[in-house]
Amino acid sequence: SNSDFGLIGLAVMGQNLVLNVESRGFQVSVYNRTTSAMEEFIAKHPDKKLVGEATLEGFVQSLASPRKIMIMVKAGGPVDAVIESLIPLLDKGDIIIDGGNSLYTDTERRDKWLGDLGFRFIGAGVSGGEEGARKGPSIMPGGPTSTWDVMKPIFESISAKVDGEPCVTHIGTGGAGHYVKMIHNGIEYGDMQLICEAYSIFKKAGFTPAELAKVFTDWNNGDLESYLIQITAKIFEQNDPETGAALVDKILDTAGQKGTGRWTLINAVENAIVISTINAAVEARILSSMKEKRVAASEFLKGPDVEISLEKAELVKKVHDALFASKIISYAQGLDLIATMGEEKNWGLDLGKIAAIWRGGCIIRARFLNDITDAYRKDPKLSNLMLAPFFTNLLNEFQQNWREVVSIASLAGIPVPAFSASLGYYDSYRSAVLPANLLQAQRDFFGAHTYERTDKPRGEFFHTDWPEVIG
Ligand code: NBP
Repeated sequence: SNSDFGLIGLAVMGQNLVLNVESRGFQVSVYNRTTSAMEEFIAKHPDKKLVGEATLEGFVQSLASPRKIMIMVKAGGPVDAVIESLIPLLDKGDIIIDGGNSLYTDTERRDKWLGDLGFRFIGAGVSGGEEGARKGPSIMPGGPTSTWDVMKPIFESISAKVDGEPCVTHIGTGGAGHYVKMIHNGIEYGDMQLICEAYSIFKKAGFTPAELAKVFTDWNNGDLESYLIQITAKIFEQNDPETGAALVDKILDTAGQKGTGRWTLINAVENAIVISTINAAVEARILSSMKEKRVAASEFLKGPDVEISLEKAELVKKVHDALFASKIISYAQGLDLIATMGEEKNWGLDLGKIAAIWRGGCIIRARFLNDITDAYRKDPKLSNLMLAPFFTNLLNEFQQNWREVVSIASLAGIPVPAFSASLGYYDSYRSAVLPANLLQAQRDFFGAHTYERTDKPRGEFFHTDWPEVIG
């Protein structure tokens, strides 16, 4: 019984995490429900300090005390099933880490369940897909500080590093880690959709795949530098071996989703926080999946017959600004939601640190996360990212081109739901006056909901006897 770490669930993520942990000098025991997957994995890595166990009893016994067991199985019922079968085999003080994409409310339930039984539990979001898991992911662990202290050395050694700083931090208690991972995924949806909208405009303007590859390569050498921009450039360079054409043009335009984006939207509505950019991104995936309906409608519903006449270099600059501005809005919204939930739950979140651990290992890693970290380090109480001077200046600089891009797209009939939702948020947020005075009048008219007045103190409510409407 001397393995430093145990992992249950040898699918893509589990296998890569095990190799990562082992490569940092730890001995790792592994178990998988279907034994053949464990045997194949062990046989593939004869030179590694791995202990393969066919039974859960053997697996538990192979671990040094206090046991540190990471569960990396499909989110939902499977996680509970694994925990239930572990409980009779563990000693008090043993640590279970759920590293999958669990819903944070499940994590809160399991935290209490296991805590009551005398075990220790960490719900950790692990980002970065297969490559992140193998080379160093961004890790978002939540749970008691005392348990984090025990896990810290292993987590820090396996995580990605940026400027020597590990991309892991104790996010907060309870479900905080999985919650932040969920919003991270929502933000990822937003980033991806914004890039797709830029692509859509360029495509309409006649850019070839080679030109697109150049645009994204150039962007990746500038202030938009990020993993997603980088892989987008690579995608445009990829040819289909069968036809020789650009592979991207051969890929069907229907996107899938696994649920974290939807969970993010539900949580935002519950908290009355606007995340319109992420919302638009999730809905864009839904619309994309309605391929047959779209094809049928395209015969009947007319759009404009307008070409994009702008010179290409000028268009690239304008779309850059629209994309960057929209990205700022998306992060402003996502972080606003995180801050709101953090306060509601008393998680003690540090937004600057959260942005800092997203700089490496994960899909949304990007140069501009440094600027977000700086903004929160300068002002931990920042009410909205847009109001950090660095971002205020950028938005002021970009807003004209951003508007032009939304207009160009609209006039050409190109859907840009995330660009325009972001702009709508920006214009609403910066409006000292909104037309909700009329809305309140309507509410008072039909439902006697009352209203406050511009010329009276807040908190005084008025009602008008509106004329009767016949018919
Ligand atoms: P999957 O989500 O595909 O899960 C497969 C694993 O779950 C297998 O080891 C399977 O065992 C095990 N499992 C299932 Br299904 N039901 C089980 C049960 N009732 N009891 C015990 N084991 C059970 O694996 P994955 O793609 O590696 O993802 C693992 C977690 O990491 C998920 O929560 C996922 O959302 C998250 N995640 C994935 C990625 C990614 O890029 N794939 C990135 C970030 C996070 P079996 O071999 O016996 O069927």
